[in-house]
Amino acid sequence: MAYVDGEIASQPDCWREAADLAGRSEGLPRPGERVAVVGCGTSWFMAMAYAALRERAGHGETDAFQASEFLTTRRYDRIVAITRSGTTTEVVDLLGAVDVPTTAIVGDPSAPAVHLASDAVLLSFADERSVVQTRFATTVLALLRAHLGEDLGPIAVDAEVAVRAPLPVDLTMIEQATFLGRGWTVGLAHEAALKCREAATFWAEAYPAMDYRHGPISIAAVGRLVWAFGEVPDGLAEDVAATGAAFVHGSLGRGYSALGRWGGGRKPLDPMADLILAQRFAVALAASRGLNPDAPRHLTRSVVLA
Ligand code: F1P
Repeated sequence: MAYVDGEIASQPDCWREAADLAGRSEGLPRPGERVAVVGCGTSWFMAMAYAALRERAGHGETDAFQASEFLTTRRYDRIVAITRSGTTTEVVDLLGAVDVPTTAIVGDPSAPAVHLASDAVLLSFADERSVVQTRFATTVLALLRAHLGEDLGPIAVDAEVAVRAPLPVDLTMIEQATFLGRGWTVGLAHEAALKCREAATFWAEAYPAMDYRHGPISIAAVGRLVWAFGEVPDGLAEDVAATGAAFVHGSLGRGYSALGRWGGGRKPLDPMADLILAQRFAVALAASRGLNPDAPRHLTRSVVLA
């Protein structure tokens, strides 16, 4: 068994622990602060998701940046850096260069980012052995959602479902996947696609759902998959069906469509729990291709540039 299997399965417990920590953590953004959230790769996608959620919750303007693309011309009250390793070059460089309060959310308590940031939130319990991030990323988002006032209790229950439920697609029928999202779930869509690329070298793309019909839908075809997180724009399921591609949507009240149903009639899964299914999809793809999902090609636990 790969490390990532156990790490995926532990997400319900990690989310509960993070929710517990949310009220006791120093340095998380206060309502009204103007905030930038930065990270690389997976951590950037979690930054995107949190930025959208924080704005939606009315807590203040929140921008997400890939750490290397941070706009130094902008004025922020606080910069939040998400980094499992705490050693990623672009993140560490940024933390060392700015003169506003910074908060690092980190998996490794001994990492440089912990000492460079004004405040650090340590999620050692969610750190991982696999190079491919799963639980650290979602645990950060669980922490931040709880800090925004969301009740993580029912979301963790959805996660319990997602770690056990049958996958919504037959892997042998799928040669390509495109993940879609709206608002905060755009970041989840990017993360799901990255999991497929990293763990399984599988062709996967991601877009904001409303933008999907502006070109990317040309990729849709029989034997390909479109998987939507969260709200689905009117008519999109029908447009995808017309291409012959399979359509998966975890938030349909009637369960998954197109490639089989499960849990018919149950309430929709929270999109963060739906992401667990996509993580498992990526790991299953790796297994079907004879790959070790813990050790992606050309990737190390942290990208440290010379
Ligand atoms: C982020 C990162 C990701 C990549 C992979 C390994 O590092 O490099 O870009 O997707 O999961 O980790 P970190 O700054 O969160 O440690």
